[in-house]
Parts: sequence; structure tokens; C-alpha cells
Amino acid sequence: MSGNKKQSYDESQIQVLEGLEAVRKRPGMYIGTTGTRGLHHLVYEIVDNSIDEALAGFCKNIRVYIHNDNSISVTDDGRGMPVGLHPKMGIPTVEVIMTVLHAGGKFGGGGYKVSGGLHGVGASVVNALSEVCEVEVKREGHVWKQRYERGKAVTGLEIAGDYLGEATGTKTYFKPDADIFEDMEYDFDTLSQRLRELAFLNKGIRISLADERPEGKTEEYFYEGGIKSFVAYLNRNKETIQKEPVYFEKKKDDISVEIALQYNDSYNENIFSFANNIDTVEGGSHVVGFKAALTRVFNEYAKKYGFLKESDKNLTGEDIREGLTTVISVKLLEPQFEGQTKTKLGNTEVRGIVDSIVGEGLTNFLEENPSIGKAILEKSLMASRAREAARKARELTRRKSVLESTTLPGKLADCSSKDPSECEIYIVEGDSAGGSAKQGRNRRFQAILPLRGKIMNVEKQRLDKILNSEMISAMITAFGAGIGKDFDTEKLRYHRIIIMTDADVDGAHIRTLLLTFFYRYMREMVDKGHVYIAQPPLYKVSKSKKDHYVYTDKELEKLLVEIGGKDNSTDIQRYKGLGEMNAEQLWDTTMDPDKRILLRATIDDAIAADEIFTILMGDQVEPRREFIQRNAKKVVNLDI
Ligand code: 1YM
Repeated sequence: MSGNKKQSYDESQIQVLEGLEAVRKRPGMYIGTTGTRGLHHLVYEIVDNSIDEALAGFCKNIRVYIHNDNSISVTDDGRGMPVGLHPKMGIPTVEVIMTVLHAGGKFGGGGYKVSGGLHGVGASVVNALSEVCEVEVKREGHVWKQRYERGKAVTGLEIAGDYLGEATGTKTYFKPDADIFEDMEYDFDTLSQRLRELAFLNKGIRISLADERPEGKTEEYFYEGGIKSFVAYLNRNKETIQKEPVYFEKKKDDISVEIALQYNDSYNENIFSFANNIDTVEGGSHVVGFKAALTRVFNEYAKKYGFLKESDKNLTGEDIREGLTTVISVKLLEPQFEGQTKTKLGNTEVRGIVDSIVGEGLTNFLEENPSIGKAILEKSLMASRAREAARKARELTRRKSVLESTTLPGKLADCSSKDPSECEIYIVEGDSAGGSAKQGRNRRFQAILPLRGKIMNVEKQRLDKILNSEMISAMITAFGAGIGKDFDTEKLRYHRIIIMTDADVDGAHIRTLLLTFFYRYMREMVDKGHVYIAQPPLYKVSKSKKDHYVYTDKELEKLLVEIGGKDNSTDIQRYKGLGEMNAEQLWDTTMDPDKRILLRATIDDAIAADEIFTILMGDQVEPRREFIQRNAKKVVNLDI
């Protein structure tokens, strides 16, 4: 190596260290959080490199391993990361990829790089945030290896052996740094969900996930049908109107577009859209193009075949999307992400391309499948009538509320403060617990609304019926923020809506029903973090005249050790329901803001939430039974 080269090596090393030091100092800037989300994000960053290699046409199989100590390996059978010296840096390209910030994709031939997580920062960030990282490349006949610790190379790129045949590829191993991450445990289901999604979004790639921890399992995801299989999967527990999803695909001006859609007999619309494999939660130009074409084509078809008279008003997009499940996936070279969470596709040129392929494809499909067209249009016409009825009902309730001013429901024990930001409302299961809560509360800022029995299952009803339910209208009036399209969180009378149910299966059911209702009709309230779940204790342990409240079985074990084991004077009371606690106990354990535990209900994953709601609320019994068995323990802590 010449003196010159040696110097540039040193220089680049200095630059490198500064770069990755920044990642370690402010990891949140690069991976979002250092919580469990960020931990899982590391895996996606590495897998994205393999997906890029697959999209370039060189890799078919990707394997992900969760090792016993929660370290991770990802392997692929692509070309292997380039091992030659990097022309500018004078060190092996592998090392540049692993140790220079933002290196991924910026060099090395300008391939068709489309994948990339929300933050898209690549392998160097994973390396910086790992205690240990090792890369193994099979390329040019040799097995090359390099090891890094907290982002710094601790060995050179060494030849560790040779391989036979064509078996090129890359393996990246990393162990997340415990100094950085708060939570070090990988969740199989979280990884499984994203890897399955990637397999749907990139047809023909085989992705496997192996959990080497005790009782871990192995799964493989491979979908020849791509997003067509995705839609079928999303609808798998529903009754569908068409047997198979419709699928359109086209590539134009370097933008590739895929769309699959299928109707089911529910009243919900589920549109999932992706750009470069990133979930565009906020939609964007591809979704706008899709909706415009769908509405236009169905209205034209309805007029042409007499479902609507020429003089009739057009069906609305909402009517046409009732019961629709769609996946839209576009891949383009320079995606622009906009919106609050940078999950809205901005590229305007995408809109017209999607519009034209849906327009053309759907028109042909309907001409060839008139019976399906008829079934969908009849459903849309029903939706239109129901919406009209709901509008009238809403107007009626609005008018009523103007006449009678703001009559709050009789069962509500309201609080005295009128400042929503400090006010909270407890939705309490059962009259007796409701009574204790009313006595025990702080009247200034805590309101109580007792619920008797189960609320209506909103999943199976349209809005007009839902408004007739006494319990539901009580909640709507108490919250004061409207419902459905008219819902406005600015008008909420309480900034904390707290669900308080028993810690048993019935309680879990009521909680899910309430969450379904909030999710479908007061969505913004959930999104903005106004919904909470109270955590009543499971046990009261009394020893030497001292009471301890315990919230989980694990805590009980720990406490018994701490207080010196269980003996004759120790009394353990298991609470079966909230009703067994008196007012003072309920305040002390579950309602006192200084001592209580509240879980915030978030819907950070519409797909998972929709699955749970559908399974728990839908008509099919078998998936529900399976789900409950699978999640028997988790159900109590349903994190949705
Ligand atoms: C388990 C992780 O990183 N695979 C991988 C990465 C690359 C290549 C192949 C690759 C790309 C190109 C040429 C190219 C990367 N290369 C680069 C860089 N798996 C994993 N497999 N040859 C090999 O894009 O032209 C970054 S990642 F920078 F060299 F292009």
C-alpha cells in the first residue's frame, strides 16, 4: 500500500468515527426510537439490503435468525457485498458500507435501489448501534469476514476460507448494544408480520424466519401471487364477494405499479398502500389515483347497465369502497415522502399512471364478469341508502341536541372542571363498580359513565343502527365530539377516555367492543392518544397489617419473596372483578393519578388491529377460537 493510500485510509477512518459517533449519540434521529420499535428496525435495515439485491435480480432467498441471546443473523444468496478496495476511500467496499454513514446505495453501480425502511439509513447505523457486528461475504471464490464493535472495525477484511460452486451471498450478524436499547428482546410476531409483508410485496422472494430461543418456531414466506395473495390473506377470515382478488400490474416511465382488490361482506374499507415497500399510512398520489378511477369506473358501469338512471346522482367513493380490501404497491426511483409522519407519497406523476391502469383494468374486468359487477353495485347502492338514512338520523340527533341544549346522559356522573385537558372519563363495566368509582373518584376532574352489560357489536352494524343504541349515544353525548365523519377531537370534553373493565375474559371482550367502536367511529381520538385502559390489581396481599396491591402473577411471586414468603398470617385475596373493591380501594389502586397504571391504547398497525377486530367480531367461529387459544395470555393485555 502506498503512503498516499495509507493517509487516505486514516482520513476516512476519522471521518467514519465522527459519523457513527453521531449515530450513537442520537440514535433516535436514525432509527426513530431506542425502544422495541427501534430494536426491530435494525433487522429491517439489514433485510432491506437483501431485498434490494433481490429486486436487482440477483437474490432469491433471505433468511433471518433470532439467536438464543437475541442477536440476529440475516443471510442472502445475492452477489455478496463488493470486497474490492473502494476507489475513493482506499478500504474494502464492505468496510465502507458498514462504517460510513449513509453509504448504502450511493455508490457501486447505481442499481435499482427501491427498498428502505422509514429511515433508510442502512447497515452502518445497525453496526454503530451493535455491541458486535460481523459480515461474511462469499464472493470471487472466497469467504471474506470482518468484525466490528460499536461501529468500529476490529479486524481487517480477512479471507476465512473458500467456497465451492456458485454459492455467493452475504451474511450479516449483529448483537444490539445494551447501552443503547431499553428493550433487548425480539418479538417473533413483530418480525414475522413485516417479513411476511415484504414477501407479499416482492413476489417470488423466499424469506424465512427462525427463532432459536427455547420453544421458538420457524416460518417461511413465499408468495408467487404477490399482493394478490396479500389481499386474499387480509380477507381470509371474511366472506368475500369475489372468489379471487383482481390484480393489475404495469410499468411505465420507470414507475412500477401493482394493485389487487377484493370485496368482502363487511361495511369497512381497507386500503393498504406502499411505496418502495414502505407502508404509506397517510396515503398520497397513488391512493388518490386509485380512488378516482374506482369511483369513475363504477359510476360509468352503473349508468351503462341501468343500476343508476341517467338523472340519478352518482354513487360516492365511500359507497363504492364499502367492503373493499385493496393493496396498492408502487416502486419508483426517487420517492418523495411527505406528511406529518413522512408516510404520504408526494410524487404527482404517480397519480395519473395508477388512475389509467385501474381505469382500464377494472373496466375490462367488469365487462367480463357481469355477475360480480352486479353484486358490488348492489352493495354500493345499499351503502348509499344506509348513508342517506344515517345522515338523516344524525341531523335529527343534532337538531335534538340543539333543542334540548346539552342534556348529558342520566347515568353520567360528570366532573366539575370544564377544562378538557385536565378532565377524564372512566367507562366502567357494571353498575356496582360504577357506584364505587362514583364514590371514590376526585369529583373535580374525574367523570364516571357506568356501562351495563355489553355494548352493541358495531362491526356488524351500519351507523344508523348504531346511533339507536342507548349506551353508544350516551358515550357520544358525554364525549361531546360527534361521531363518524363529523367527529372532532377539538370538541372532546375529556382528554382521557379510560376504559375500566374486569381482568377476565368478559372484561377483555367489553374492552375490545369499546375499542372497535372507537376505532371505527372515533378514530382520531385513538390516533391522538386520548384512549387509555385502566389496570386494576389482580391481588391484594396483606401481611403484618400492611396491604400490597399486585397487578400481575409475576409481581405476586416477586412480592412474596420480598416479604419473606407466604406464611399463616399472609392473606392473598384475588380480585375477580372491580365490584369486589370498595370506593377507597378502587381509588387507591386504579384511579389515583399518583399511583395508578394506565395503558395508552394506540393503533399503530391497522393491519394487525383489523385482523384482531375481524377475528373477534366477525361471523367465523373457527378463527376466533384459534386466536383466543393462541393469545389466551396476551388477551388480557391486548395492546391495540
Ligand atoms: C444480509 C445483508 O447486504 N446483501 C448485499 C448487499 C449489497 C450487494 C449484494 C451488492 C450490490 C451491488 C453490487 C450494487 C450491497 N452493495 C452495496 C454497494 N445482505 C446484503 N448483496 N454488488 C453487490 O448495488 O451494485 C451496498 S449493499 F454499496 F456496494 F453498492
